[in-house]
Amino acid sequence: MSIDPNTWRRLEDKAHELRGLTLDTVYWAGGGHVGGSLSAIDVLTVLYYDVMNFSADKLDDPDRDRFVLSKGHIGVGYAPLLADLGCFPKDWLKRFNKTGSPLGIHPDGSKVPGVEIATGSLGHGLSIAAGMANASRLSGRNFDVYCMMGDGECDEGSVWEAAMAASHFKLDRLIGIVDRNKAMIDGMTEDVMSLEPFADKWRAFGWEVFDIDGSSIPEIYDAVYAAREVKGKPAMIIANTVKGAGIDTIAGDYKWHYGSFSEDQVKDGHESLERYHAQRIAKIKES
Ligand SMILES: Cc1ncc(C[n+]2csc(CCOP(=O)(O)OP(=O)(O)O)c2C)c(N)n1
Repeated sequence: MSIDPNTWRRLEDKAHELRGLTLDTVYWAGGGHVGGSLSAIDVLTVLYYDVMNFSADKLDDPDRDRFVLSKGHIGVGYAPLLADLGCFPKDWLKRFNKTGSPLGIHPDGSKVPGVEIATGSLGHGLSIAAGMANASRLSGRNFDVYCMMGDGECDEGSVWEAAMAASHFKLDRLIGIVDRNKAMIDGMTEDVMSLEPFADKWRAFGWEVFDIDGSSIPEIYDAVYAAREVKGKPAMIIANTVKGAGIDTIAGDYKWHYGSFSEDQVKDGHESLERYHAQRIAKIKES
């Protein structure tokens, strides 16, 4: 399956809009996990705006595809998407992480419509998603379950317990995504706790692996649609990305795991996002 230019353009425009809204939300909140939000937005956009059976009008639909944001600290990048999809009013974003707001730093499924499960404590999402994928099969409903993790998160031993179980139980409705931005909270992954050869590790645990450019909409699109067709084992998409992608003053710098912006920095950030978007749109025309 290959993406057509109109779909590609539609998804690029949406990802651009969501990057901008994430930057604004970080500003309104007075700070947030901007780096790992910006690296994840392309994958989130393809999933929610093309692939997944998900609708704000039918949040309790038993056949909906499930999404577990295991790297729950990027609520500031996830909430704009849920608001844009109509799960709750966009106005809520202006009170992100303020006292009394349903939107805390980490998404809470008991307070925020559209959030499948509360996350934030790293290392738990894949186990939860594996359980959901098993339920998908046992119930005969056959919905897909997506779980997005951080690469630093994969330092948690519980991730590998879940990896082993998902393979043992042949959970082919489970599609994992690691946002491989190569940076974590306090350094680069290969300096803190090396993960490479990362794809081989997942293969050794019995997963089908797609090792892709996670900032390429066409590559994400192809990988997700191919992962849905994998039979007899779970699939892992290693999405190679850049932390802080799109804002040139922060891109690739692990120190921008969390940060805050002045009004001037927000203005510069939007200008950088415009340039980034223009470069990406040019690739559609070249293709
Ligand atoms: C169990 C647990 N330990 C520590 C933290 C604090 N923490 C929040 S984000 C983060 C770094 C995660 O790095 P990575 O998974 O690479 O996230 P990304 O770079 O994609 O934002 C840490 C250690 C946490 N949320 N949960």
